[in-house]
Amino acid sequence: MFRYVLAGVKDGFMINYGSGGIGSEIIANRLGVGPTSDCASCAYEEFFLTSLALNDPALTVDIPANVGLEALLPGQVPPPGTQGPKANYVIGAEDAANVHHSYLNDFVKFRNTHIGKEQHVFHLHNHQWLFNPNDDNSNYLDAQGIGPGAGYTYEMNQGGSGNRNKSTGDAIFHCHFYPHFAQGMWYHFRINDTFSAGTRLAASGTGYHTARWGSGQHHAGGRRTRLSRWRDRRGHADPGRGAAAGQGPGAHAG
Ligand SMILES: [Cu+2]
Repeated sequence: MFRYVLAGVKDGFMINYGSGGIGSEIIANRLGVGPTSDCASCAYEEFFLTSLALNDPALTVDIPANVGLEALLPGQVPPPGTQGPKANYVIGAEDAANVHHSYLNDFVKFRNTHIGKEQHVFHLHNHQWLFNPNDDNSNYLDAQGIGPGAGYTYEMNQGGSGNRNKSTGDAIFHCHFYPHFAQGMWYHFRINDTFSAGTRLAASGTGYHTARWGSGQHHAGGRRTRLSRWRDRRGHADPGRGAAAGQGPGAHAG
């Protein structure tokens, strides 16, 4: 499908190791596959540039939503049995996505380096920095043009994480060239106001592993991923839940 008029919304640009192009997210919703397969109200930006409906940006899962639909042409409908949610677990769930975590009021510096070949405009929502952090009279910024090989450090002003308004949740940052933004060049700066203990591994308080730890597995009582919580709400089996370490679908044989 992306060979046609939708090439402008493919996964074409990355931040860090991930890309969250809007095209595949919207098409998946319209075709009735993936996490928003049954979301009739998922229309525009309120779902494809947040983590609320689709989970965090740039997640890699075991079964992509387009499996069985790779050759679908514009105007065709999905064949029977190819719709609905498909993924069982996130690969690398312990550090899953294009999300940086912080707590409210944390002192935060962004290190922005450009290893690509085009010009971009780094833009962060909800927060600002000074052009020169050592000069209170310097320009107040929330966007910075950046070219190949360049690098900048943005020292969050006005109280750091959460900024003057003490806002929690996700502050999106993205390339402000909209074709780049739409082709996946965005990321979240996540501001927590409650303690997040992280993922407990089998080794946490229970001795050493007795089997290899596989993707998508969760220690009993441990914090679980958004994807597995989402699947629970919809009654899908979670391969990690209750499975002994090393026995879930994500485990490596031998
Ligand atoms: Cu750009």
